[in-house]
Parts: sequence; C-alpha cells; structure tokens
Amino acid sequence: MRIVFLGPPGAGKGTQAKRVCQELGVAHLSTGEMLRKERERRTELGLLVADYLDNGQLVPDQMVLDIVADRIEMDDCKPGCIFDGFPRTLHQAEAFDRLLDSRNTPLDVVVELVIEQGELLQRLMKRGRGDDNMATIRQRLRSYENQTEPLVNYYSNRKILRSVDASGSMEDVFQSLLAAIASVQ
Ligand code: B4P
Repeated sequence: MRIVFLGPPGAGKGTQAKRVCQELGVAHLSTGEMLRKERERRTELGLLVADYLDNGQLVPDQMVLDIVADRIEMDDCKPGCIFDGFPRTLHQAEAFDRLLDSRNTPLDVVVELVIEQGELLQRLMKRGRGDDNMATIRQRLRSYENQTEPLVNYYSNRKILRSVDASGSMEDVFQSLLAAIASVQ
C-alpha cells in the first residue's frame, strides 16, 4: 500500500506514521526527518536546506522530489510505504503522481489528520524541537494553509481522501487511522 499522511505541523503525522508502519509492515518515509538528517550530517543538501528548516519555510520542491524519488527505489519500500509530510505543495503532488504512474504504483489513500490550531501550538511548544519556537511555528502554519491545504481538494476530487480527527489520545488517533486505511483495502 502507498499511503500519504497529510496535516498541519504537530498534527501527529510522524508519531502515528511510525506506529502504523510497524502495524502494516510498510516503510516510513518522512521528508522532514530526511531533511533534518541531511542538515545534521552537513551534507551539500543539508547546508542548502538548513535555513528553510530553521525559518519554518518549505524546502524547494525539486530538492524534496529528488530525495523521495531515490528513497522509493529502496527495497524496504517495495511492500508499501507511508509518505509522512509529503507531498506538501500542488507541484509536489502532481510530480509525485507522474512518478508513481511511471512505476505503475498509484497511491491507495491519503489520510488527512484534522486538528485545531490551539492544540497544535500546545503540542509543538511542549515538544520543543529546534524549529518549535513561536515565530517558526506560525510560519509553518502559514506555509501549511497557503501551500499544503489545497491538497485536501486535490485528493478529495480523486476520491482517495479520508479525514481523521487527530485531536484525541495517541491510541484513539492510531485506531482511527487504521480504520481509515482499512476502508480502502
Ligand atoms: P515535519 O518533520 O514533517 O514535522 P511536522 O509537520 O512539524 O510534525 P508532525 O505532524 O510529524 O508532528 P509530530 O508527530 O512530530 O516537517 C518539518 C519541516 O521540514 C517543515 O517545516 C519543512 O521546512 C520541511 N519539510 C518537510 N517535508 C517537506 C516537503 N515535502 N516539502 C518541503 N519542505 C518540507 O507531533 C508533534 C508533537 O505532538 C510531538 O511532540 C508528539 O509527541 C505530540 N503528539 C502527537 N500526537 C499526539 C496526541 N494524539 N496527543 C498528544 N500529543 C501528541
């Protein structure tokens, strides 16, 4: 199965993707994590993306598309994959569709994690990752509203969108996600 987790920063995409991947036996592809690793290792790409991550801005599409295209060729992605935090722009979504079509491995479902802003802010401030300060969080929320939210309509029009309430406990959200995924199997 190929599954996309879509949702604002702090919705719990990463938290839940790890657990759902274990449950379903599929690979976890988090573009946020991959970019942070590049930055930690101070690779050429890592140096290019550092400012975007620190300022809460989306990294340029082509950089993200390149790392995803390489990653999905790895063996552990063969049984399936959860794409956590990717795609994040319409351009990424369209390019991703072309890539998957060319491999004859279309998306099965896109799950939107729905949650209100107050709860997001609380979660992110509590986590306190390097990019979890108020100014960066506000920018990440703006990026989400302006650039990522249009994907909800994009996938809804294709009838592969499922929306899940992400405001409950980790266990409740996990069960809702499994149910949403099972509804398309
Ligand atoms: P990401 O790494 O994707 O991070 P995120 O959206 O902020 O967080 P996520 O939703 O995964 O929340 P989490 O589970 O951790 O992106 C970081 C940056 O990378 C972006 O700002 C951007 O610059 C760049 N980037 C990534 N992908 C890109 C792309 N495709 N294109 C361009 N740029 C890209 O949960 C947050 C906290 O809440 C945790 O502390 C967790 O423990 C807690 N939590 C989770 N679920 C909970 C629950 N049910 N109850 C209580 N707490 C909960």
